[in-house]
Amino acid sequence: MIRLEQTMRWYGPKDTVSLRDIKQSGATGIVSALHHIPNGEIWTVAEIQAYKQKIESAGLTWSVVESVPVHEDIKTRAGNYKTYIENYKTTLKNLSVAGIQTVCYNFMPILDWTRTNLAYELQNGAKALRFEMQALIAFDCFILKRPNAEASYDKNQFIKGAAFFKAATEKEKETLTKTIISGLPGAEEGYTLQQFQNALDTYKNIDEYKLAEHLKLFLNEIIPIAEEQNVVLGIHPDDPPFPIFGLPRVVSTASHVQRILDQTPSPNNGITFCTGSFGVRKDNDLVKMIKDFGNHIHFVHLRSTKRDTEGNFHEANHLEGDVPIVEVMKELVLLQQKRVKALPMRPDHGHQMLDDLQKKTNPGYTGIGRLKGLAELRGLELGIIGGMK
Ligand code: DNO
Repeated sequence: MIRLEQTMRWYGPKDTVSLRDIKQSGATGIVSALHHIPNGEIWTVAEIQAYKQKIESAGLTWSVVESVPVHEDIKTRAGNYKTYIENYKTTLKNLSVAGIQTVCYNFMPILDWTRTNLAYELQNGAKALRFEMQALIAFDCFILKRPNAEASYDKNQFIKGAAFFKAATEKEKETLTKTIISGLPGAEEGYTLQQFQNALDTYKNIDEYKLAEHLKLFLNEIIPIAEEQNVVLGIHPDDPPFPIFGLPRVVSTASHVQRILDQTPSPNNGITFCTGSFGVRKDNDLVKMIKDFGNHIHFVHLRSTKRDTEGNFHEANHLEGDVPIVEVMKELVLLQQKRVKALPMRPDHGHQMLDDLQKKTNPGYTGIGRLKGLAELRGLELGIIGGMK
C-alpha cells in the first residue's frame, strides 16, 4: 500500500532544526520556501535549483513549496497587482522547471497565522501556542485602538478584553503586540502598530464577497499556468478560521472551499488540508471534508487544537484535542489508495518540550515536538493500514 509522504517544514539555513535533524526524524520530504525573497518578486530558476540542491545533498526531497506568498496588492487588487500576478505565474513556471510541483499559499488579509501566546504552559510543563480572544480584544481595542473596534465584539467579550488589558503589565502588552503583528515564522511580513493600522485601512471597502472575487480573479489567471506546468496549488485555510480585526475571511469553512473549487474548476485548484485550522470550528466536519474534497487535497497539515466556547484554543497533542484524528487518518489512508502518487503530509506545529525548552526555537516548529507528532502520526497510519489487511 502506498503510504502518505512524511515531510517536515524547514525554514532554510538559519533554521535551528537542520536538514540532518529532519532526516533523522524519518521524514523524506522537505516543505520549504525561498524565505529570503521579498513577497511578490520572481523566484528565479537558478535560486530555486541552488536551494533544491542544498536539500538534496542532505538526502531529502523538496516536496512542497510552503508558501509562494500572495502579495497584498493581489488580495486588495490595488497598486501593482497586475505585475505581481505575472510574477507569480513566472515563479510557478520556474518551480515546475526545477521539478517542484506542489505549492501551498494562503489568502489571509495582512496577517498569516495569528496567536496571542507562544508559550502557554501545559500541565506537564511543555509549552504550546494559544489563541485567546480576550488578549486579541485587549490588543485591538486598547493597544492598537482600531476605530470602532468595540463593535466587532459582544459586550461580555469586550468586558473580558478590557479586564485583560487592565491586568497586563507593560512588558506583557509589548510581548502581546509583538506576538500578533511582528509576523510568526513563515509569515514573511511584520508590522509596526501604525503600519498595521494602515494595512487594515486598505480593506475598508473589501468584504468577504469582494475578497472571494479577488481570489477568483487571481486563480482564473494562475490556474491555467498551473495546468500547463503540471503544478498543483493548495490554498491554506484561515488561521484562526473566523474574522479578526474586522477583516474578511474566505477560506474558513467547507462552503468557502466549495466556492473556491466551483469558481475556478480545475484539478490543479485545490487545498492544503490543515486539520488544526479547519478543526478550530465545530461546524467543520473534517472527515466529510476529506470525502467531499479528496481529489483537490494536494497537501495535508496534521495537528489538533483544543477549543472552548469563547473562541479560545491552543495546540493539543497531535492525537488528542478536538480533531477526530483517528477518523481523519482512516479517511486519508483511503484517499491515498485512490492516488498514484504519495500525498505529502507534515506534522504541523508541536509543543516546545524536553531540551527544546532551553533553546531559542521557531514558535510551533521545534525539533522534538514535531518529531513526537510525526512519530505518533506514522504509527497511527501504519496501525490503520495493518488493520485493513
Ligand atoms: C503556520 C502555517 C502557515 C502557512 C501559510 C500558508 O504554521 O501553517 O503559516 O504556512 O498560511 O501559506
